[in-house]
Amino acid sequence: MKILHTADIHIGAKNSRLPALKQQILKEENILQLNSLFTKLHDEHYDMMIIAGDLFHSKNISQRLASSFFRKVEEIKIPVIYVLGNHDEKFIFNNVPENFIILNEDRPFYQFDNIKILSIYQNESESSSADNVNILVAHGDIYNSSSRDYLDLSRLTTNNNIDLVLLGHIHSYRKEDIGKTTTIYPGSLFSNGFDECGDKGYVEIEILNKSINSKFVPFAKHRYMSKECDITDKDDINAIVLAVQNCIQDCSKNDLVRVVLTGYFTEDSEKYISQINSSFNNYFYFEVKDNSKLKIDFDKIRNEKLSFKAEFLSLVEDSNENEDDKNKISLLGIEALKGENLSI
Ligand SMILES: [Mn+2]
Repeated sequence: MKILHTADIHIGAKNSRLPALKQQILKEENILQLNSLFTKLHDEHYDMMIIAGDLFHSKNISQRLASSFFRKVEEIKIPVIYVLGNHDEKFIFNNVPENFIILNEDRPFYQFDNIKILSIYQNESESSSADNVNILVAHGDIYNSSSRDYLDLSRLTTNNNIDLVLLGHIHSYRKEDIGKTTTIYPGSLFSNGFDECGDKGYVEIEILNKSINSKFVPFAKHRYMSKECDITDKDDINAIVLAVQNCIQDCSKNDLVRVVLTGYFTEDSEKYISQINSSFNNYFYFEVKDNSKLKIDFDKIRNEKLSFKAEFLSLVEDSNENEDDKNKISLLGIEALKGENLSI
């Protein structure tokens, strides 16, 4: 028995912070890639697909997107088991194909050979037998009890007859054994922002008798990647570009890359953001976030003649503040007088 476990596909979601053209490309490529997931299901002989919630991003997504998805479901013929997520609990599932099986109060479980797929609507003690492989499918957060979407796993698996818990809601892959139960979050299938960096994909599960094996399979073509790059002592534009290049070595050309500049630059620095951007315009998307700070040469300022900054420094030095505060005040004051971002 081979199962493809996915969740948080968020069909219809977009990252509105990207330029419109990139948004359009991502949207269209994600639809095509989702279609290719069904080709994999067929070619790699999966017996079942499980979607643990948040299939659609909201109840308002276009009919065209929904129909194109359900057409693929209908063609694949294998059972596609689904539980509602917090994003699509209000979506109206009308005229879905027969093999799209929504587990809810009306239909709390689904049996397939010796595999029993349970939902939170099924009382485990009544229904799950030790002869079955019992799989609970649910959408929510099992880690954070203060979350609005908290799932109390200990309450759902009281008799320990549950062999596997397949989850959705947390957007990154996570597999953990809790007591005797293996819990898996496959993560979102695609990412929609720099808060969801790295590989995105699904989980392949193989069940032979009662033994269960699983592995994460990276799938999304475009990853969001965020890297820090320290530019201290690199004032020459070529040195800065080289430093950035080293920081993003493990990014691919299809990625959406953010480089966060850190460290200190001097007044002689050739830190030209547009030059850095154009050096990496061969990536699908590239942006620079500049958190680097100006390194202030206090000795030079002290020696300036008729200088307001020099005057300010000598006022601070003659004050009754302690050394630590004097340093902080000097730095902030000079940054403010130079029109730089303040280090607080
Ligand atoms: Mn989600």
